[in-house]
This record gives sequence, C-alpha cells and structure tokens, in this order.
Amino acid sequence: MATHSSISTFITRFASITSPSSLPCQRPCTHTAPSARPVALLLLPFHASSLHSDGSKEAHISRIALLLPLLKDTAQLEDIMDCLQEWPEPVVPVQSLSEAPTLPDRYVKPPSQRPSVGDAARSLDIPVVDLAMLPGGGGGVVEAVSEACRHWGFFQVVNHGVSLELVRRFREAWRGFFHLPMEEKKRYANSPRTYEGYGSRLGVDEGAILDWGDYYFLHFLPCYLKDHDKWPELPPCLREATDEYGVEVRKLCRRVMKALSLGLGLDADRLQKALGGDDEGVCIRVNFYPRCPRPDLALGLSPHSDPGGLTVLLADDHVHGLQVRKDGVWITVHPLPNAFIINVGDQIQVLSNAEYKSVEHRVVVHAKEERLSVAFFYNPRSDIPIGPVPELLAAPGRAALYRPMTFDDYRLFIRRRGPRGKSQVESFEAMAIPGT
Ligand SMILES: O=C(O)CCC(=O)C(=O)O
Repeated sequence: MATHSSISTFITRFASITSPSSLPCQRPCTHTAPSARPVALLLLPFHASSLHSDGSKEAHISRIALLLPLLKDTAQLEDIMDCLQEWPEPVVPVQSLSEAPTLPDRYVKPPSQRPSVGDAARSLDIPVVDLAMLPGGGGGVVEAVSEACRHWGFFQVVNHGVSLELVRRFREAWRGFFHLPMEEKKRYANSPRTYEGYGSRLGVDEGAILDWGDYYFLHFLPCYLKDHDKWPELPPCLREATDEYGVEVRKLCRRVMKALSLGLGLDADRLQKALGGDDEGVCIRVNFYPRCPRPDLALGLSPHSDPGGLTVLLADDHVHGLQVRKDGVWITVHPLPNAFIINVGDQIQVLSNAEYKSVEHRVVVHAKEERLSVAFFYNPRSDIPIGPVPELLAAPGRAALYRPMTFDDYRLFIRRRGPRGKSQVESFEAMAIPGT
C-alpha cells in the first residue's frame, strides 16, 4: 500500500509539469482556469486547483488514497500516469481499413463478445418521452423520465426544443469532416493525454483488441478548456455549428436535470447544484463507424457505461447500431426521426445513490453502411467531490453506496483501460463505507 508521502511526491512531480495557458473563452464562465492549470493534463486527476491553496493538496491526496484499494501501490499509479502520455503502438484509422477484404485480427472480438450473441427480439425498445411539457413538468413528464432512468437508464426524447435545422447542419458538418482526405484529418491526431482530436482507439493497453470506429473528441465546457484551434478547421461551417449545438444541447440537459431531480423527490435544482451548478463540464465525441468486412466478429464500441452525468446521443438518421443491455440481453435501439437518446452516466447513478441506473451499451457495425453518431457528455465540474445527495440518505436504512470522489479521479481509470462494461462504478460500490 502506498504511503501518503510517496503519493504526495508523485503529485508534486506532476504539478511540476504544469504550464500556464490562456484559451479563448466564448462566453462568461464562472469556472475559470487557475493561473498554472495543466491544460494538457486536465483529463488526468491532478487539477492545479488541488495543488495551490493550503490544505487542498492533502484533500487531493486523500481522494487518491480512496482509489488505492484498486491499486497495488504507488508504482501502479505512476504506471497509469506514464502510459497515458502516448499510445502504446501506432494508431491506424479504421476508415483506412474499411475496404480491406478481411477483418484484421486486432478487431476480432472473442466469441462471447460478438454481436450475434444474445440479441433480443425487435419488439422491445427503450422508452420514449415527450419533453414538450418541460420545464413545467405537467403531463407526467417527470414521472416518465424518472421511470426510464430507474428501469432502463436510457430513453428517447421528442419535442426536445433543439432546432432541427441546427441538428441537420451540425451532423452534416461532421459527416463532411470524416469524408475529408486522411491527411487533413490526421492533422488533429490525438493522444491519450487529453483524447482531444481525431482518434481511433480508447485505452492504452498494448495489444488490446480494438473497436471498429474512429472518433473526434473535443471540449466544450468549461470554457477555459474549449479551444477552437483543436477543432477541425474544415468544413468551414463546423466550428460555428458545433458552438451553436453545444449551447442548445446544454440547455436541454439542464431541463432534463430538473426532471431527474424532481423524480427523486428533490428540489428541481438540487442535482444541478450537486453537479457543480453553472460550472458543469461538457465534452463531445463524434463517432464514425466505417463499413466493416465482418460485422459479425467486431464491435464499433465495446460495452461500457458512460462515466459522466448525462449523455445526449444524436444517433445516425439512417443506420442503427446502438444496443442497450437490459436484464442481460442486448436490445437494439431504433431511433425515432428527430429524437435524441439520453442516458444516465455513472455520476448520476452515484448522486442518486443508485436510484437511477447508468446502463451498459455497445455499438454494432455494418458491412454496407457507415454510421455517424454524436455523444454529448454532460459532466460534473471535475474537481468537486461527487457522492450520494445527503437528502436521499435521510430515511432510516438508506446507506450511501458510494464514497465521494472527483470526476477527475474517476475517469483516470477509464482513460487507461478503455470501455470495460460497468466495472468502474461497481468497483466503487464495493468501496462504500459500511454503516454510512
Ligand atoms: O454510437 C452510438 O450509438 C453510441 C456511442 C456511445 O456510446 C459513446 O460515444 O459513448
């Protein structure tokens, strides 16, 4: 077991590679970048804020110490940090392989993980919720959202209030990006340090079996992390459309957060407050799944639950691919025209003390069709502790299922390992404090 002093030395080492940065800010933002914030490392667990003010370094150490049951020793923590610096082997864009006659071995999943196993009947699908009555909450909308989050962790929303013209423009801009020449896309090649940019793998395990998909990952909030220079320059309308889309979908998330809060019997703003109020984080991942020579052997995205708060998915308007695990069976989602798919992430599961479920999902691919989807990740402010909302623990016999942890600490592990079902949130359940 690592000692606090050895962890402290380790943290100091990482603090020493921080550098000042000023990034363009599009709008007023209360959550400002500390002067020496390690922007390149912000997806790693060490926020400069936890290293500056008196005592907060110790707080960070104790948060890291909570993770130690998952780690053999400090060397293992160092190992995680080191291997997040670069990809372990050259990255090959999946798009460049899609015309190959056979599926390269790197993408062949073991038989138990292949998509044909356990597929459900078409008749079952995730609930659909009409949001026209939000934020007022009439017409049973709060109950419908709450039911969906308790039993499915997923639902589709119609009448969501986001302009359909904007959605079309945004989607076409990103489709255009993925059809640019490879050299243009590679200008934005990403690394596991921040994942920002054009990428083709998640996780840094050498020799891992990979998913059949490319993606573009970017930060939208907090505004000090948003950097247009890291977003594609082409097609020319992409940045503007992405900015507008981010603003509108954030508004949608805030409305849905109110419904989630009311559905738990809390004040409408309680969950938003627990997530960091106006200082929430937003990242966007645009997924591009090229045609695959053997879709029966591969997955576009391996089973995972989303680590953040809520995810708003813009699914492909023509090609299905998302599957949700329900009672051990994979259900194919059939997106309605002009709908969004919303799912609960691990942080909402934690805040709700597992009343709401963050559910495993995966993506299947196709031989003849490529597919584009956009995941809008609505996350907590990354440096505040996220634990079950105390009001939910007031009733006798209601024990906290999770210890508080920052989102920075939480996602460190996911970034290293890539998608691994629900193992992350479940391992933290196992660490809950008995009797609290
Ligand atoms: O492509 C999809 O339908 C789902 C994408 C997804 O689960 C993700 O980006 O986390």
